[in-house]
Amino acid sequence: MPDRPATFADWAHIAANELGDKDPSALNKDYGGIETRPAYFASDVPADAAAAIPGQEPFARGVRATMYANRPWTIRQYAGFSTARESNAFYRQALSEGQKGLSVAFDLATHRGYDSDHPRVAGDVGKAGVAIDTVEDMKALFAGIPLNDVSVSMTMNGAVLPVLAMFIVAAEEQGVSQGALTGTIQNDILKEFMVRNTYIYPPEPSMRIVGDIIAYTAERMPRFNSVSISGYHMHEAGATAVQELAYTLADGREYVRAAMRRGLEIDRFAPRLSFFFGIGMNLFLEAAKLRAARMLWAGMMSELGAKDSRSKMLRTHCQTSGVSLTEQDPYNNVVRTTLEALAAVLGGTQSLHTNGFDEAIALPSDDAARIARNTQLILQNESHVTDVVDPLGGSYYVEALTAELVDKAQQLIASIEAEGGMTAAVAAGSPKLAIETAATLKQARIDRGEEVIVGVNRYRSDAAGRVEPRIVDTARVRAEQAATLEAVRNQRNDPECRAMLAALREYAAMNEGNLLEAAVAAARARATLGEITAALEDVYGRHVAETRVVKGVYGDAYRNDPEYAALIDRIERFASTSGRAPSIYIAKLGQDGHDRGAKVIASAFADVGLTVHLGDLFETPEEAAAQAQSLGVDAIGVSSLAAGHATLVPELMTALTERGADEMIVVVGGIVPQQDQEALQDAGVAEIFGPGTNVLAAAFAVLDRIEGRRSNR
Ligand code: MLC
Ligand code: 5AD
Repeated sequence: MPDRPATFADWAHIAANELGDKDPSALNKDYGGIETRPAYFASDVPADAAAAIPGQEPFARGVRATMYANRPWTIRQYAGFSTARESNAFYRQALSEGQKGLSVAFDLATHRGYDSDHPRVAGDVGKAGVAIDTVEDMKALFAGIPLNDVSVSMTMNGAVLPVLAMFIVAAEEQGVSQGALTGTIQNDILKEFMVRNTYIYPPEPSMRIVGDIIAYTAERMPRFNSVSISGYHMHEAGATAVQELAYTLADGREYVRAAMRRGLEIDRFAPRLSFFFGIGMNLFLEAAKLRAARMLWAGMMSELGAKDSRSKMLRTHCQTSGVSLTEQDPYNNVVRTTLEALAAVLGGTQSLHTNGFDEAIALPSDDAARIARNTQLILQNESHVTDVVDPLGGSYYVEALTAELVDKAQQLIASIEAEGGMTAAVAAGSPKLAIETAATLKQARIDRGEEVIVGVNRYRSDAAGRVEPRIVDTARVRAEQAATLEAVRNQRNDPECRAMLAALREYAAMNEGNLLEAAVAAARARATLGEITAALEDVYGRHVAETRVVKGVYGDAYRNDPEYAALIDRIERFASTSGRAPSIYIAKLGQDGHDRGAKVIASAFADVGLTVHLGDLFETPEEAAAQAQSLGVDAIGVSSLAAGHATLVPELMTALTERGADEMIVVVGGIVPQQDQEALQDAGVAEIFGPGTNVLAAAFAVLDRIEGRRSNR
């Protein structure tokens, strides 16, 4: 043994015995721009890593000196469904069984600023989250929950003004002043334009709203986190770790700049900016990602002039990855979620959500929610991972990986700066396209079996368990919400309510005052969520995104693949016989903005030679039917991830029939529980493609249908 730290070269020499003719680099892996070697040594660890102390800048080893040894992370399960009353019962139960903080999931109607009785949202009310229309709903949501004690996160971006305003008023009427409120509002609009799509207004006024909220909370709600700068949704949309880091931190910088531009002093508000990351299956990479994020933020904030150490402290929530979970053999998801939770904890998260094992089927059932929560309780109470601060510190591999992530993310951040910052980059669409390219590439790797997913593309089992999903009766929820709305409208002082809405509109039009302050006054006067949203829409308008599709990425990954060649061939034959390529309209119905699946399918189908039309987000069934008919397509592919399909797809079928277009083939892809599948087939849906469907197989099936090779409805 040499009398010095070992190096990679020392190892390679020994490894050669086991590798035969193979070069050690054949064992390298590529994690989206990060290349790893099969072994790491002391010489790979940057010198400053050995000097790092937990609780000290730049916080690689954690934002607290004592971390979980003194206080474990917050178990904060994201939840919400149906009415406020039902969600409240669920929250109280969760808190009594060991959950520590609350996290509200709102339905898509609320996200997009529509009251539950609005005609555009018929399929979405109470489905993906809880329906909130007025302060009365908000009070019911937190009845019996002490808001000065339990911290509440609210995932709200588009309709952030009415929701935060109603929260403030509900607390006030519960006897808790706003200054005592602890919690977090997501309020991260930039990533909505990139990936999540629950924006309402165009980017510029949306950024003003973010700024108004930062200013308001800095002044009046000192314990409340004003933004949850989120990489999670980029992660779920298919971003690489480097992309997630770079775009998220660049978003953070943009919010800091926006707040500074309105004259706020950085150390006044920056300690209450918080973060949110997605955690996937690559255990060490994900842990290192959080360490890298903290280092990057500390550096960035120093550059921006922060002096207070708390301003440089990246505190974060994490959620295990939904896209990593499978519909097939769903109990495997408990194992996946446990590993992801471990990665988040080893990375030093402050707060964590663990997914239900029925993720790819429906909202978590009571059983799935309990096991998800218990996963964290077991980690905290049985695994001893909380006993020692940053147990990965000093790992040759993890320290090297952390440094590499910092380096690569810095390069990408610099390129965003060169584009003029994140608002400009988002407007130009470059981050969105880069993420979609990464997502398409990943899908191709999975379809080709290069990335193994147990129970899906390898090791499938017929004995796989079934689950009982939670089903929400949206018609009943809508009726209940409509009744409450009517009662509120009847009982309020209408002239006062109108005056408050007019004041809000005025603040927006004149670009003065604080919009949250005006929204609080309107909410107190019992203006509804839809009315507050509409008042601002009068001034700002509603944003419509441009839809673009990545080209060539999926096809490139399949060069030389015989099945792929067979498909191309078949489509060419179709084209030469029919004089045109087979065509499909990819539709997103209702307020569901999760468009990764639709984008990947559109991109891959176009690469194999189909004529693909990608519809706008948020169409009604009637609008989609009209579009598809005027384009004269052979098929419509509906992508559904938020349970709206149960109402919206039958409406689409009716609309097609009424237009005399019922020969058009309709297929559905996404998250469709077994119970809904039969109903959709009865309504005439030709094929249903669940999560994990091989895209080539889906293309073959659609072609079969178009060519009439499979029996039609
Ligand atoms: C913590 N504390 C300690 C300590 N650790 N004190 C002494 N010793 C230690 N070791 C103190 C902190 O200072 C703090 O007090 C208090 O304990 C709480 O700790 P925290 O670490 O701040 O945790 P928490 O309150 O849970 O806040 C975590 C957070 C916050 C900062 C990340 O923003 C948060 O809860 N975010 C959650 C976001 C979320 O749930 N999003 C869901 C998105 S779902 P003090 O006084 O300093 O505050 C989604 C899906 C979708 O988006 O698309 O729909
Ligand atoms: N309740 C619980 N979890 C939810 N998720 C989304 N909506 C809800 C809800 N209402 C989780 C899922 C999803 C992610 C965005 O958050 O894991 O993938």
